[in-house]
Amino acid sequence: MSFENIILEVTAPVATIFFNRPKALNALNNALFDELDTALDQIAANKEIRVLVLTGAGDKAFVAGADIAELSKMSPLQGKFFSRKGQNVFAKIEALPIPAIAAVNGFALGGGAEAALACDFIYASEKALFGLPEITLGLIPGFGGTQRLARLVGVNRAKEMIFTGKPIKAQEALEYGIVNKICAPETLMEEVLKTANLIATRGKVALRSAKEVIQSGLNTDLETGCKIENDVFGLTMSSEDATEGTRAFLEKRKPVFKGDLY
Ligand code: CO8
Repeated sequence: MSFENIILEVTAPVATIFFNRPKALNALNNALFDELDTALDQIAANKEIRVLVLTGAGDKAFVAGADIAELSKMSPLQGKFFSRKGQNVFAKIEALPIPAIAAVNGFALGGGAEAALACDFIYASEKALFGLPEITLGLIPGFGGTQRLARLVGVNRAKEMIFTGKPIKAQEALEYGIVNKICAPETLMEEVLKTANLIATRGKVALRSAKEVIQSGLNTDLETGCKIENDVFGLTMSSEDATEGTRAFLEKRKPVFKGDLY
C-alpha cells in the first residue's frame, strides 16, 4: 500500500510517521486512518524497528483534529463507526510492541491530542497547543480522549479541558504531565530522536514487557498490577536479552541486545 496521507520513514532502529495533510493541518480522515493502521502493522512486523516517532508534516500542526469537513457529512452511525476506527487505530499504537513517542510540533487538537495521548510519551515544541475543542462543535472527543486524558491528568483537569474546549500551551501541558519535555521548534526532532535512539539501545524484549505491564497495570488495581509485573518479570528473565544484559554487566562491557524471541 502506498501512502498519501502519511509518510513512513524508516531509519532503523527508529521509524517515523508524519501525518501528512499539511493543507488541512494534518486533519484525520478515513483514508489517513486506513494508512496509519497499515503502517503500524508494517512497523510491528519489522524486527529492525525499535522505536516509533509520530509527528506532523509542515511547521504548523501535529494534527488539528478529525477532518471536520468529512465529519460534517457523516450520519450518526457513520460517525460511530469512524469514532470506533480511530479508537482501534490509537489502541494499536498503545499496544505496539515498541515504544511510541509523539513529537508535537504545533496544534494537537481534538483527534490530534488523542493521537499524542495514545503514544507512550510526548515531547512538544514551544509552539505546541493541546486541546479537546470538540465541545465547541457540539461534539465530544471520540478517539479515546475522554478516557486517556482523565487517566493522565486527573478527572477534574480533564473535565475542565473538555467542558471549556480551551486549548493549553506547551508550558501548561508540561505542568499537567501531558508533556515530558518542551523543546525549541528547530530542535524538537533532534531531541526526540536522541531519546528514541537511546531507548533503541535497550533490550527489545524488556521494552515490550515494560510497556505491556505499565499499560495493563493502569487498567487494574495495584495488587493485580503487581501480579502482572511479577509474571512478566519471570517471562522476561527467560529472554536472550536478559542473559546478555546481566552477563555484559558482570563482564564490564556494553550489552548487545538482539531482541530475538525464543
Ligand atoms: N478538519 C478539516 N480541516 C481543517 C481542520 C480540521 N480539523 N483544521 C484546520 N483545517 C483546515 C482549514 O479548514 C483550512 O483549510 P482552507 O485553507 O482550505 O480554508 C486549513 O486547514 C488551515 O486552517 P486555518 O485557516 O483555520 O488555520 P488557522 O491558523 O487560522 O487556525 C486552527 C488553526 C486554530 C487549528 C483552526 O484551523 C481550527 O480551529 N481547526 C479546528 C480544530 C478543531 O476543532 N479540532 C477538533 C476537530 S473534531 C475532532 O477532532 C473529533 C475527534 C473525535 C471524532 C470522533 C469521530 C466521529
